[in-house]
Amino acid sequence: MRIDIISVAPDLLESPFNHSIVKRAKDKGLAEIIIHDLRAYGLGNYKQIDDTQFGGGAGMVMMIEPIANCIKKLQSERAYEEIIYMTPDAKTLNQATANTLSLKENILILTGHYKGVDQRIRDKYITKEISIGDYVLTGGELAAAVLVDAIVRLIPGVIGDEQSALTDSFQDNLLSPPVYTRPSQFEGMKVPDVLLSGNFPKIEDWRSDQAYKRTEEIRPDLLDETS
Ligand code: 6GU
Repeated sequence: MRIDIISVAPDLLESPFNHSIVKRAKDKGLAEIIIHDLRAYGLGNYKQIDDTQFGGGAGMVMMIEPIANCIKKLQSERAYEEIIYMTPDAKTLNQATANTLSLKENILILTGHYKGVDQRIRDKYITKEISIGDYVLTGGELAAAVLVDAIVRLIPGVIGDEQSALTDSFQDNLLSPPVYTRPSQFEGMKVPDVLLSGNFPKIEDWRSDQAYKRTEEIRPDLLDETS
């Protein structure tokens, strides 16, 4: 899978993709992540990429031409199945979206800054808009890093133990059950007997039950979601 990211702060994206699972995916040739500096497409001597908004009001808006030129150049080199705009005024990322995106060959991610991008970019080029939660970040880079991490770990072959990604929290819209490791007793706190019983069907039942209880208590909204 190839992921292109358009950013005005490419430095912010260096570190997250050079660690752990995402790095392993790149080293194995399962994911290629390429960052494009929007400033290179800026207008004039000052490489301008933003301007004041029509109608007045505080805050700068990312201009249409630099982004359109960058997207057009990338599209001339390959076809993108999705062009995603990271923005707080969008539907929130969930595991179902990450699953779907992990099956694509080429995706392009646009990260916003300032007041956001000229609406015409969204109307003409963007096929999907994603927020990572109900709070505002300085820019879309950290949100894009979150999205890419969530996607890349799902690409088949990236995580050694295939089971591991499939049994994550949220894969079935439930939170994960509690987990324990040695020692079986610590300062009077015991690991639940069932986990030491060796009775695997019973252990599975216990885990499902715990996952459901946790979800009901902490995130009851997940139990109402259909996707
Ligand atoms: Cl995608 N961008 C920004 N700037 N803030 C956010 C976000 C995205 N998702 C949540 N907050």
